[in-house]
Amino acid sequence: MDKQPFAASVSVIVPAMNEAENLPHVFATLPDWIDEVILVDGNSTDDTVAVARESRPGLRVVTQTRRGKGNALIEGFQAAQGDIIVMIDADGSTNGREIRSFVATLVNGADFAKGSRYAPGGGSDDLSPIRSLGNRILTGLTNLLYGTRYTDLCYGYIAFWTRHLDALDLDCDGFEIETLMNVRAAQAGLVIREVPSHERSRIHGESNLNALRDGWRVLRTILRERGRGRSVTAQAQVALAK
Ligand SMILES: Nc1nc2c(ncn2[C@@H]2O[C@H](COP(=O)(O)OP(=O)(O)O)[C@@H](O)[C@H]2O)c(=O)[nH]1
Ligand SMILES: [Mg+2]
Repeated sequence: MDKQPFAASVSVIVPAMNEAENLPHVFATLPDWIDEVILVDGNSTDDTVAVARESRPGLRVVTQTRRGKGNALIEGFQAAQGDIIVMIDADGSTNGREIRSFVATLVNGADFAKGSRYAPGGGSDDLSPIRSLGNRILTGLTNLLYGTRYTDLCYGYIAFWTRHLDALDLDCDGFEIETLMNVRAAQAGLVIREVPSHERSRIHGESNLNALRDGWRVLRTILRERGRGRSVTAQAQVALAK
């Protein structure tokens, strides 16, 4: 077993809904030195949980209480015991071997390390033209409204220090989770760095994402969070004026 190269413990959170065929491949890419792996099961109807337990001894399993990837991740984050949380997908598209560069980015001073398929060295075998276009537009809108310089808004490979969970204050159910995390990380003033990442194709099965429905949820999140930022500022001003 490799020696843990960092002076911080690492929890990997894997949301999974019917990913039995993919999970053994995903777990095979995880470095030996990961301290904790938490599978958040979305009430799978295949043998996701049994296969996962078999291929990853010591696996922790959380069964989500609501529906959606966002709810799954939030419940997984709450269960995490490591200093650092890394979220990856269960379909083989995010490569566990990249975890090292995410953790290194955090240990070297970032609060929040987000994967980017568009950063130099990144890429994707999985993005359809329509999703790529939508993601670029939503990324541009976010940068305009929040003063961020993101190159890739809707990507599920993110790592952060667990101590920032309160600042992120996450509350959503669906695929808009990454957007919510990216916007709230910026609003909370966290030090954010992008990490180049190469997304591979899902190995088996089909995506649960619907570009129109979920793109719309992302757009609503981007617009709504501005209001939240303002109301927080307004509340702060009211408090100051008292
Ligand atoms: N627990 C749980 N996992 C989910 C849910 N929806 C999607 N996922 C997982 O989230 C990850 C990304 O989902 P996927 O369908 O591949 O969407 P895409 O990568 O955006 O095309 C995969 O690991 C899915 O199994 C859900 O409702 N619950
Ligand atoms: Mg996928």
